[in-house]
Amino acid sequence: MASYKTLRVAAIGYAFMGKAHSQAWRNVAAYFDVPPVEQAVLVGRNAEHVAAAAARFGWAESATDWREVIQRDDIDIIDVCAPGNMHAEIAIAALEAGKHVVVEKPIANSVEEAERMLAAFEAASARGQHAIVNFNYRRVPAIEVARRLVADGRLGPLHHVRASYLQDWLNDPATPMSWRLRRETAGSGALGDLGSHIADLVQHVTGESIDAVSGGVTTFIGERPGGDSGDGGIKGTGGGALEKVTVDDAAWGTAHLSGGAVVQLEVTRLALGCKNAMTLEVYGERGSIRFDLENLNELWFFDGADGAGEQGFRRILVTEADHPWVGAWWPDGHIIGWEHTFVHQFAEFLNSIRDDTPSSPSFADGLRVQRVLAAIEESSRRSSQAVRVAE
Ligand code: SOE
Repeated sequence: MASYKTLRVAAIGYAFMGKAHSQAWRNVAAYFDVPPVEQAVLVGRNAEHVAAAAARFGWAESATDWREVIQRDDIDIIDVCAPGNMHAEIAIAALEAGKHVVVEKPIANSVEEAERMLAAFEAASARGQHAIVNFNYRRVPAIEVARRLVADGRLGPLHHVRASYLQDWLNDPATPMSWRLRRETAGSGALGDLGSHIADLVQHVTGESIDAVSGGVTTFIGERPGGDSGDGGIKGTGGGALEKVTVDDAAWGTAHLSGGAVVQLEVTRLALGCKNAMTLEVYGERGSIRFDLENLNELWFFDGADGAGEQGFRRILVTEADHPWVGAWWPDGHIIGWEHTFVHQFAEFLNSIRDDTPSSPSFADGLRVQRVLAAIEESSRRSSQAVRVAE
């Protein structure tokens, strides 16, 4: 393969997502044939903490001023792992400064921000820059196998799609406030955090778009102790005075795909016992698939073409070298985990930069998802009336 210049990355944010992205930048060139990549700078607000995180997660330097970092000539990629309210400002500035950009999902906190980001990307794309939104579950090998089965017509015309993402880390009323529970920083709650993943996956796996949705959002626990956690808002000590929660705890929707299938969507962070339970089911005229993130190395496939006496869902263990991305890891039969999806995502991104081919998930995909989320909120305000997803 022709040599390609080393791509130097600066990541902004070093909490949960910064940590997840760091391990991916650290491993991607070791396991995949991609352009050389260097973890150049890790950026955060607290100089001492970000320096410690940089040393631990393999970054050459740390810094506290992202504006200064995006102007540096020796940085090629800006990776935005900061809370949602900072995505638009940083991503647009980085694109204007000539950088390739990765943005953690959801793309932004509002449709208006996502539209501005897409406009900035379109201008940058004409200059040869690339950008993605990190919907990392597209890069679960079993999800890619599912997408290919649908694309190859093995399911036939689709009738039903059911997608849910259930977690329980907010079930305890004593779990403290964090940026994820404030509208001004997170944009929404489970809707944006988890709903963005499944809205993207439904559209990605089926190759169709969500056209209209009727849905709702609700908040079960309206106040929580202040005293934010330091770990991406997931764990913490809290203990401060009660503060109002300004985002949803759960959201749902019934939608239509462009091809006519009916879609059920459900997300919550208060389903006790569900740790990272994202499921996707697709039922077609000729076949069906089921996936569960808590068993991410498996895909269940029902092939209507099987003989009548032999039909049944069969478990495909997506652990073989022939499966997407899997061959880069361990010998056949050895499982992979959640963190690998980030490595796969960055491998795809780096190669799209090298080959100058379209990068995905694109900012247009991110905007499309944002419009689905906005339609669910709008429907919720209108007593669950159906709302068309804007084009
Ligand atoms: C928290 O709900 C969270 O970490 C999400 O923010 C991630 O996107 C998801 O992958 C796991 O759950």
